[in-house]
Amino acid sequence: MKIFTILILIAVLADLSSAIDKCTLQRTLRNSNLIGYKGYSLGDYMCLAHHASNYDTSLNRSPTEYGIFQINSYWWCDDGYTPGRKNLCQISCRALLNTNLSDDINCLKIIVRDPNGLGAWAAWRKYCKGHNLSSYTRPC
Ligand SMILES: [Ca+2]
Repeated sequence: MKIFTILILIAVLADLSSAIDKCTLQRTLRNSNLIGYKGYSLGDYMCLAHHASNYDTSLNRSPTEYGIFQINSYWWCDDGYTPGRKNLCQISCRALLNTNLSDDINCLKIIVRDPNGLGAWAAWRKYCKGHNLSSYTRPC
C-alpha cells in the first residue's frame, strides 16, 4: 500500500514538473528546423524562452499567454474563449502548456513568418534584440 501511494505521488509530481532545463531546450531547438529560419538564431529563442517564461512550459501567467514562449491566444492558438481569436497556428492553447515542444516550435515557425517576427515579443525586444546572446547558447 505504501509503495502504491509513493508511486502515485511520483506520478503526480512528474506531471506537475513542467520547467524543462536549458540543455533539453537547446537540444530540442537544435534538432528543429527553426534555427536560421528568417534569420533568428538559437540564442534568440533561448533568450526569449528565458525571459518569457524562465523555461516553464506550463506558464499561463496572463489569461492570453501560453507556455514556454508565452504564445498569445488572440492570434495564434485557440483557448476556447478569447473573443475574435484567429488561431493562426491551428492549435489548442493547452497544447502549448505541456513538455512536448514540437507543436510550440511549429507555431513559432508560423509566427516568425509575420513581418514583426520575434519583435512581437516585448521580452525579446528588450532583452535579446541586438544583445550578445552567447551566454544562452553555451554547450551543455
Ligand atoms: Ca506543446
